[in-house]
Amino acid sequence: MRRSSAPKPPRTVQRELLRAMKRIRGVELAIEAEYPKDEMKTPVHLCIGQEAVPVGVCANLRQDDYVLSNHRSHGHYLAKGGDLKAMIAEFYCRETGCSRGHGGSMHLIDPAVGLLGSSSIVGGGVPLAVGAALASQRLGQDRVAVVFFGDAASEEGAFYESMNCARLWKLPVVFVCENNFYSVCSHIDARQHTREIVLRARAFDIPAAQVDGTDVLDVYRKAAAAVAHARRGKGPYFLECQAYRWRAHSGAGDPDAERYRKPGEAERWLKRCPIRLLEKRLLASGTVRPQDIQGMQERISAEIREAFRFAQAGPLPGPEALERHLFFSERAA
Ligand SMILES: Cc1ncc(C[n+]2csc(CCOP(=O)(O)OP(=O)(O)O)c2C)c(N)n1
Repeated sequence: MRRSSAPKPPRTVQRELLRAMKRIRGVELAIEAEYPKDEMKTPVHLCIGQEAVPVGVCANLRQDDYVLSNHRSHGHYLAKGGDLKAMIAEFYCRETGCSRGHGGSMHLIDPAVGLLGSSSIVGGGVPLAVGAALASQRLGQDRVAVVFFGDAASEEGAFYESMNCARLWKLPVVFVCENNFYSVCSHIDARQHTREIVLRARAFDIPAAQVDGTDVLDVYRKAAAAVAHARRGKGPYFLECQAYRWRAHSGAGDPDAERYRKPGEAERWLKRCPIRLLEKRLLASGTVRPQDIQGMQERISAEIREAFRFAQAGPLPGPEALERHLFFSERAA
């Protein structure tokens, strides 16, 4: 995998990348700690270990750019600027949740920041992103659509149809495959001849790069090139970001780790913590001091505590909300 030769982002951006990754990690750890109480009535798919991907990509996006996401959506939502309080409230099924308590963690949405939605259908967001990019192109706008999906989604027919349309019509879409090598508990080696998902995009003549998904600076620089390409009207771009999910496919903790992971595999990836990696670099270059990191962590923890308090205090939707948003009404539109 070749590193990007583009210059490093300015120091302020580097600090912000660290803060954004720490914030996502903090939120995921808090969800994990609270989850066993069974008050959050939603499945959760934690993205611990993969934080560098949403953070490095979204740091290159404007608020009005579109993002589509999948079931492992918390990092995408937060990195695109989604409201933290509304996200946690959604997990507690509250009216104050970002989907009014109807969706749960796999159906997060915040149109105000271009987050068009996450979907539990594997590969489901890919054609939606192509549709959003088509709208942008037809309206003469320069908005870019980014879709995050896993390696398993690259095995869906809709993925190939979407890449074909995107290339044929030169649509401003960036496909971001988070290759964590697993589909639930099935390793990519058991499912595909090659681990190199990037090759599939090249078959459509879509420019594509492999990215170290544990190195946020690599993600940032390659995503910058991808987004600029799409925004300049040059068509789609594909990024295969390799990273590892530290936890179980779903839920909190990792009770199934021993049964399907290869011996020593998880330990090797744990050494490549994206947050620790950047933190070490920023300390070594004097971009942050230990006390800055401590202050950053304290502010994040306070924000997370406040978000959980807000979520737990919110009202549950009443019975009258049962059919709300299910049927289209001309009058309501
Ligand atoms: C169309 C479809 N097929 C199967 C499933 C069941 N399912 C849920 S998540 C998942 C694996 C997803 O793996 P991947 O896309 O690589 O993302 P990851 O969980 O690794 O982040 C599967 C098969 C589904 N939700 N939708």
